[in-house]
This record gives sequence, structure tokens and C-alpha cells, in this order.
Amino acid sequence: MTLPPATRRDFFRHSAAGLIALPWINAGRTARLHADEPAVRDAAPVRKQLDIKTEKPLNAETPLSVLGERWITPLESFYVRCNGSIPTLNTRDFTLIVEGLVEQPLTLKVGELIERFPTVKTTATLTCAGNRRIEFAATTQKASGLQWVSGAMSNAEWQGVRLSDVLKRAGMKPGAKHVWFDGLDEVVEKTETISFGGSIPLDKALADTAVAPGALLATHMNGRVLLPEHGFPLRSVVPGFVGSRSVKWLGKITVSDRPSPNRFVASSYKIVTEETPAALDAVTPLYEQCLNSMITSPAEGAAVSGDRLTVKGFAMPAGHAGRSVKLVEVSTDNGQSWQPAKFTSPVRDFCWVLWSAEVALTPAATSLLVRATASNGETQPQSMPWNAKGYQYNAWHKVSVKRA
Ligand SMILES: Nc1nc2c(c(=O)[nH]1)N[C@H]1C(S)=C(S)[C@@H](COP(=O)(O)O)O[C@H]1N2
Ligand SMILES: [Mo]
Repeated sequence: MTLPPATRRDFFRHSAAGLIALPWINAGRTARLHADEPAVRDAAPVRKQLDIKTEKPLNAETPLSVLGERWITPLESFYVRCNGSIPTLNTRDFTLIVEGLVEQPLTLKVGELIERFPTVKTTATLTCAGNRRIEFAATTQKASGLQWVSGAMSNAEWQGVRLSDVLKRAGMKPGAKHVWFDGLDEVVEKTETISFGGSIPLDKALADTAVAPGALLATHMNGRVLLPEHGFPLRSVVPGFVGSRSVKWLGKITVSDRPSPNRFVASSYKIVTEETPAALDAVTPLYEQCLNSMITSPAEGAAVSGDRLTVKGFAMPAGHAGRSVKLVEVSTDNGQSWQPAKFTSPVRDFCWVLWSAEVALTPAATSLLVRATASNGETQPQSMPWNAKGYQYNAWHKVSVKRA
């Protein structure tokens, strides 16, 4: 559907009110964002209701009970993962650079992106690759990194323009194979200050499907302009990929023949059993999220009564197009038998699905387990091998219960 050109004010009035029902927007030649626009004022902070892990940099996760309540996570409950500062940016000065193996390097204001490329919306679940890391400590050995419990995961409706449209406008040169993302934040390392960087294969950037772009350059989240902590005014959102490839405060896109040398690609986000340069060099970066599921209700340690119990939670497919969660099962006898759950939300590629199960409970039951099985037959493992950086923990999730 193509709509008549909207005025800049109209566009932002709609966006500020969260009323964007327009699949395609051509905002007209003069569209520019300025500091006094409602869209910029709309970036004012939301009071977050999260469990804070660290204040500086800001890292905060969503309580499990809250995650299970809504398919789309409200902004106040969307987890935050920052490796460095939250830069203070305004749309008047902000420019996105597109360079590298392209015929025509581009510099674009946010207003120009919105004006020159079709607007798309997609729902995608972001997961930090280190989510559930704390369970390595409980089952094998502590892994390095923030000890996320289970709430470094949230689902939002994102709006922006397709990365593929921007890349096609720039024109790819022969040899182009990877797309680098550079953030405008400052991450203080031992001997230097760097910016956070991500990288995705060009194939993924161009893999637009009917439900989702391969990657989105997002300006809005849940119908509102991005919040400062989520990357205002522009971030990449890579549906199905680990959260670290969705780079916030996105200042530069570089097309290259190889993955980014940024340390968040070259040495973080790799599955290794020892953190030596040789071991890290030998493996490719993590891209796709893994199959996972969790129980959000009852809560850990809850008192339960009776012989029937309602158990709720979410399940996440691995991040490949066309891969969905086919089956979610709950066990009340330590995995000897399993009872199926029903889906209670939309089922979409790159999104979690909410589920609910009415299970029979014997007097002897002391725990609940969940596992998901995907459309390709993959099932979550009962236990999982340790890795030094503690990524992609996806063994059966367990909640202990006691008799009321
Ligand atoms: N510029 C920048 N982008 C970033 C990060 C960061 O520290 N800096 N953290 C990444 C990681 S590790 C994750 S899991 C997601 C989290 O996105 P959110 O904070 O919007 O939930 O952002 C990614 N993008
Ligand atoms: Mo992350």
C-alpha cells in the first residue's frame, strides 16, 4: 500500500502518539528531524522497572514474572544491555555513514532515511547471548561475564527502514560479504576506549522475508521513538541474531569482505572452552540465537497446592528463517514424562511464543521443567556443555516448587 506524501508534522504527530499504522511512508522531500520536534522530545526517558545488574554501564534485566505477561514487552520492562556509555545524541547533528565496498558512499540524516526509503515494521525478540549465564555456575562452573539470570530477553515491534534498501542504494562492489555496524558509544577497555561494533554476513542483510527484513535500521520501538538507552536515534535490529548484532547509536555501516575487527566481533561472542587468542581466532562469531524456553509462572520456590497446576512461560525458536517452535512440554517428574503446552500468542519467525499448560501434579512433585522442540526436530538438551564466556545456555529450565 502506498500512501500520499505525509507532512513531516503529521508523521511525527502519529509517531509520538504511537499511531503508526502506515506500512509505507513517504514523508516528502523536506523531512528533517530537529531538536524541537515531538519525535525528539518523545525520546524522554521512561521509568524502567527492571532488576539492575550494574548502573555504569547500565545493565538491567526483566523479572521473569513480568516477561511472561505480554507478547510485546512494554518499554518500561524491556531489558537494557550496555557495554559503555549511553551517548547523548540529537537528530540535528546525527549522521549515518555508509562506506566500504560500495559504489557510492552515503551520509544520511535520520530524516533522510525515513524520507528516501520505505518504512517497515517487524516484531523481533532480542536476547543477550549471555542470558541464563548464571546457570553455568549452578551446573558446572562459573563463566566470565555478567551473571544474567533469565531476563536479558524481550520482544518489541520495531520500525525503520530495511538495511537491504540502503545497501542497494549505495551499490555493493564485488567481494562484499559482510556488513559492519559501529556504535557511537564509548567502551572503556584496559588500555583504550573503543566503540561497540557488530557484524553480520551480507547474505543475512539481504535476506528479507514476508515477515521480517534481514536487518532493520530502526528508529522506533513499540510505536515510539527509540529510548536513549535502546539506541536513539538509530540502531540496527537483526531478527533472529544474538542481541549484540543489533547495534545501538548506529553511526557507521561498512561493507567488507570479512567480519568486523571490532573486539565485540573478533573475540567476544564466541563459543570457546579457553579464552586464549588462538582459541578465539579459531572460531567464527556467534550469529543465530539458540532454541530456548523458560517457565515464568509459578515463580521459583512458589508454594503450590492441589492436583492440577497452570504453568506459563515463553519459548524462543533458533534464529533461522522458517524455524518455529513446534512443541513445548512441561515435566513434573524430573523429565521422566512430559505434558504438552498450548500456545497463547502469535507464532512468528524470530519471535518468542507464549505458552500455558494445565499439568497434573503428584504430591511428590518438587520441580517443574520445560523444554521446546523446533520445526526442524531440534529439542533443548537436558544439560549443556560449558563454555568459557557463558553463551547460549539452553538446557531444560527448572523451577522448584513446594507444597502449600
Ligand atoms: N552500541 C552498542 N550497541 C549494543 C550494545 C552496546 O553495548 N553498545 N550492546 C549489545 C548487546 S550485548 C545487546 S544484548 C543488545 C541489547 O539491546 P537493548 O539494550 O536495547 O535491550 O544491544 C546490543 N547493542
Ligand atoms: Mo548481549
